Amino acid sequence: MSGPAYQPSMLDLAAAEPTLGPLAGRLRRRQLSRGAWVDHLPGWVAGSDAVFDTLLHDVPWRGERRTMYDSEVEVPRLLSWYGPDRPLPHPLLTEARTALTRHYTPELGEPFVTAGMCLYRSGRDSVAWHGDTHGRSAHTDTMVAIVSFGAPRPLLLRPRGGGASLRFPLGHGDLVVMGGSCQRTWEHAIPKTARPVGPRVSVQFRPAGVA
Ligand SMILES: O=C(O)CCC(=O)C(=O)O
Repeated sequence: MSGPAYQPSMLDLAAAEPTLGPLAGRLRRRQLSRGAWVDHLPGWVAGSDAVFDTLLHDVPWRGERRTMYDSEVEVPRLLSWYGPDRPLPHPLLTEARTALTRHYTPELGEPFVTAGMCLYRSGRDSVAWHGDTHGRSAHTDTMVAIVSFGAPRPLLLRPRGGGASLRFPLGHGDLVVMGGSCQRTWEHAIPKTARPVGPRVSVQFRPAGVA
């Protein structure tokens, strides 16, 4: 695709090669209710501009339509799915998946395997409140690790069934990991915004059988 307009950050241009920082001792965990938690690490990836550029231009983005009540509506973001055997579009993402697996396996008991990707072209793109409850995450604790590239957008979380929402700002190169019962007992969303924001790509790493 011809990519949406994106201005590389001056700070990031200084870092020639994209690199990952350490996870141990840097992640901050927030315990939520009912056995859910969120780990957050701003700036995990340094030099993210090259990765973002590859994601915008080399990923085969596609639009989807979904049935809502009686009509078909366009999903307000573009999507791409990398299953276990499909090489990821940038080596930094392969490194990120390996680092996440190494760090979380003692707690998760299995590797991160798949990568779902979303492209939010502007503030009009969004994802509505939901939990990732297709597959094993409907009944089992698991983890979903998200690395964010491009324009900052907030990830909101709220308890399923009602309650105040929490806001995790996700900027260029930031990591957030939702764990424990989070997909079953909490919901998350990326709301639309009227502010003029550039494109954002979210890369979500999940274990096999979680979607
Ligand atoms: O954009 C994000 O980081 C969240 C994406 C998401 O919730 C999903 O695709 O299920």
